[in-house]
Amino acid sequence: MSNESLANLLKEERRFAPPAELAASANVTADAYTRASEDRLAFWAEQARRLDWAVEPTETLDWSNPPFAKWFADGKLNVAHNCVDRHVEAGHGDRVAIHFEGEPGDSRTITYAQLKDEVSKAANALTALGVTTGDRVAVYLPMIPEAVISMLACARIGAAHSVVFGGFSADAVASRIADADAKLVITADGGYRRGKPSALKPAIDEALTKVDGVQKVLVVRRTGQQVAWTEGRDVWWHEAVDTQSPEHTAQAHDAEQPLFILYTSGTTGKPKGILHTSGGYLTQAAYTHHAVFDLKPESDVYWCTADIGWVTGHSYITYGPLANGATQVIYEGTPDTPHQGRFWEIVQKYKVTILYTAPTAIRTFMKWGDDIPARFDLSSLRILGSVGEPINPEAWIWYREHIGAGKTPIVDTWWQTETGAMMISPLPGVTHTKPGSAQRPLPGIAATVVDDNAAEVPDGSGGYLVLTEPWPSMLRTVWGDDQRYIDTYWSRFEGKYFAGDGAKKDQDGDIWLLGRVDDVMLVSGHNISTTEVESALVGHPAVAESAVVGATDATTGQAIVAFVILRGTATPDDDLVTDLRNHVGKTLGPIAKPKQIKIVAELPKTRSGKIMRRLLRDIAEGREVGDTTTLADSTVMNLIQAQLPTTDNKS
Ligand code: 6R9
Repeated sequence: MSNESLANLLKEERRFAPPAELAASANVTADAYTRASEDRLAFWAEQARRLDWAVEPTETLDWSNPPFAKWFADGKLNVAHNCVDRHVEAGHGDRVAIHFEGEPGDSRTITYAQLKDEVSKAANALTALGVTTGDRVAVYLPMIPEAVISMLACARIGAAHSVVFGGFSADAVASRIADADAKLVITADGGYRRGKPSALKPAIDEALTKVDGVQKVLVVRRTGQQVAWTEGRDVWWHEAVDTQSPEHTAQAHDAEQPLFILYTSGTTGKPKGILHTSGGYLTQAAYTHHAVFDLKPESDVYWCTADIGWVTGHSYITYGPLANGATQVIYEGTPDTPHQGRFWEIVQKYKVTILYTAPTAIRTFMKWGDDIPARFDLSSLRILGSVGEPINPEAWIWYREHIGAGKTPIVDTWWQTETGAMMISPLPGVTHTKPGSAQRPLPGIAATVVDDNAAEVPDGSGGYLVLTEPWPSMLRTVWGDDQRYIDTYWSRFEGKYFAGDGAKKDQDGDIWLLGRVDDVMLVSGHNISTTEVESALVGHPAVAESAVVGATDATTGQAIVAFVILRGTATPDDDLVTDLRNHVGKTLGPIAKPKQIKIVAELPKTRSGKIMRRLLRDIAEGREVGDTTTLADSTVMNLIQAQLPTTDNKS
């Protein structure tokens, strides 16, 4: 048995220097790394000064009771004031905050001055409905401006929000409402998805038959569809909010005031509510958005395609961009409604300069074909971002070539719900990027890769990704369960935060993420990452997307089973399957050759686009498929099973 923690199989030699013009005027230059490493806490104290504090903090970090951190603990601020009012006060009230694009093609433009009025009215309405500082509010909305307004209204009055993906089942919503003990729910009649109205309120109505404690349900009218109505409990947004005064004095709250709870997806069992607080979270969300996207608020048009129910929507739609006074696009719907060029049409219409999306979307665009983005003017784009999963080198190259005209830097940003904000990422004006690598911890962040014994691995080796110093936007605990916080994140390696991801350091010390360690395959004594095999498959011209799992095997312990989605032009036959196996063998070595390759049309994904390999393992091992409640589309598993069995491929 080999004692490697994780094999390092994939080699990647391509490098891309930052465009000279961008490097010359970048918000953040290489000296940020030096300053942060000389005095990390002074660096973060300096970043906190990007915000308006009602009471300036004198203390940066209190780490006297690890792993329970306090950042800027004696400071006071109002998060909503920082995201809205201060920009109006600085004379930017007429700047567009949100270009909203509805799926049916309706649009709304909201300036910072208008956003201030809307957030103030919503804050007044929440107060009138009995919500006070320290309460929890559940938010279950489509991607409409009211989602952002609701979050900011909660922040303004010091109530914590708990946003749940629109489309999660009534049971999933109920368990989250119960765990957070929410007093009020904000929802809508429905939202537009895939060309038609999709109801939301019925799930809340059903959820509330299962949990107590919710006193009011505030309902946005978006689609106009019929809704059931509970008198005394349900209140229309247009009646409760629109009638309020646009004046609201924002009180200052403690830096450690809870800002939100967000439940992590993926695994089964009791939902895990990740708690984030105010001052440290906003500092890092704002700093990273400024540094990694090089945001120039006067001229950039920023678009993050995430859903507000995902942490990416929290930190890089609501809090980071608005704290920085950005102009951004919010799109309600799916990328293929009414046609597969919808994203590119939006980029062209609003002249988007910074685009932040997920590898799953990029691989879908690859599958649809190069000719689709080619029909639109994408020349406004200057920076492209990726988040959510490892981006395979070929998908990275496709993104750069076909969306970024072969010029734009790509920032591959690694972070988690738990980290609150970006942790490992290139800086677009500094880093010589490598396709598929998130590269270096951002200034002020300490991350490395360790082996089973918590020893740092040498360059060129793989292991476990850990964070070795506290950071401002770190989770403070698991809501209501401090022990679970300690057990899940701080117990595997003494004094270090264990992220649950496998990673390697290459010869230059750059970090490559290799997928969740729960998904790592053990083949004939070698730990092989799902990411490397998937990247090798996506490196074949016929493949758009793939997911690999380890299935129990009598001879090798586990055998690699690959599920593959082909590009539009490829034909599925036995020759192709043989070719794919040989291609993986050639790229990574014979040990990584999949034993079976199954050609499928879809893969099971969460609402944030992550592949749920656990469900594919069930299929590969011939078990009944497990819990599918967090799947974006519950019909996918039936579709995959109907397409199988595929013949076993022999070597
Ligand atoms: C922001 C977000 C966190 C997990 C994380 C990792 C994966 C996210 C990644 C990435 C490789 C990246 N992940 N970004 N893996 N490269 N750039 O996704 O939060 O939904 O909590 O997921 O996502 O496995 O541990 P969350």
